[in-house]
Amino acid sequence: MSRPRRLSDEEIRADLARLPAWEHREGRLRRELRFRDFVEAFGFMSRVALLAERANHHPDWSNVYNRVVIELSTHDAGGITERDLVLAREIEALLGS
Ligand code: H2B
Repeated sequence: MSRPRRLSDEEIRADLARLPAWEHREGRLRRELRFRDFVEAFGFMSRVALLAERANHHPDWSNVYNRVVIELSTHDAGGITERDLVLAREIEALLGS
């Protein structure tokens, strides 16, 4: 697998125009979500886990009851790469947004 290239702030800004729920914060793509309850939140996380495992690209995230915070970065590259954008787009598709 080729090493992904770290994207510039300008490239990230342009890509986030199509991902309005995501923000660029401290070298990561970040999105917060609220669900009806824990079961809904954890169900979502399970579906993302399967996507992530398939892509061998995994989110840094946390969950408190119905709240999920997702932070995407490419650890190997020390920043945001196309892989993070791909996963963010897949997560949006999964949410139907
Ligand atoms: N996920 C993320 N977000 N960044 C990585 O650099 C990364 C990963 N590397 N998942 C993968 C796994 C790597 O550790 C394995 C060995 O391919």
